[in-house]
Amino acid sequence: MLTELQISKLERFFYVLDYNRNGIIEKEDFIGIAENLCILWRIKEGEEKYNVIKKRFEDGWKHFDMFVNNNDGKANWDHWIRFAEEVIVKGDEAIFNHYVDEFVGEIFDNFDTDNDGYIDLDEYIDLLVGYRIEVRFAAKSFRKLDRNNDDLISRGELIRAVKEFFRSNDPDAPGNLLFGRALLSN
Ligand SMILES: [Ca+2]
Ligand SMILES: [Ca+2]
Ligand SMILES: [Ca+2]
Repeated sequence: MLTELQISKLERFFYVLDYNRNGIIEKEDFIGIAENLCILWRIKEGEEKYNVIKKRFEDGWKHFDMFVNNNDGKANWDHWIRFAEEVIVKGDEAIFNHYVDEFVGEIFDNFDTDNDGYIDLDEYIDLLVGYRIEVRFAAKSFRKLDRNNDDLISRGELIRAVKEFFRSNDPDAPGNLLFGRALLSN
């Protein structure tokens, strides 16, 4: 059984990915996030960068669809929670680690915009804005995720945070704040 805290984080993740808030995670959500980021970064349709970003999110969707849905084309909440419990929260360590690595790699590909191998506060705020997450708690979350206090989130720090986000049952685990805050209230 998943704990209340674990379920609330999985709800949060589902809500974040269901960009158009129709209760289903599908390709349109990933495209919507890509388009939102292009607006944020002032990249216009037709520019090469626009196509690169859109393609990355299309690939991100393909990975998600393959991994979570068996190429089903969409995931509703029941599907997601069942998958998350069996594979992500309680599943095989190697498969979980592989998923976390891919997920963290995608975050770096998309948001480490200055390519220095770290996510700084501005890049983290872009991530939150891109996914339409309230940025009010960004600084606080960032401080917690940056465990060695060097004002940067390293790959190692992000891997640890993602693992905690999906698996930890400790209400004080910093990784709970990966998407701004742990509990779903909006
Ligand atoms: Ca959706
Ligand atoms: Ca960076
Ligand atoms: Ca750090």
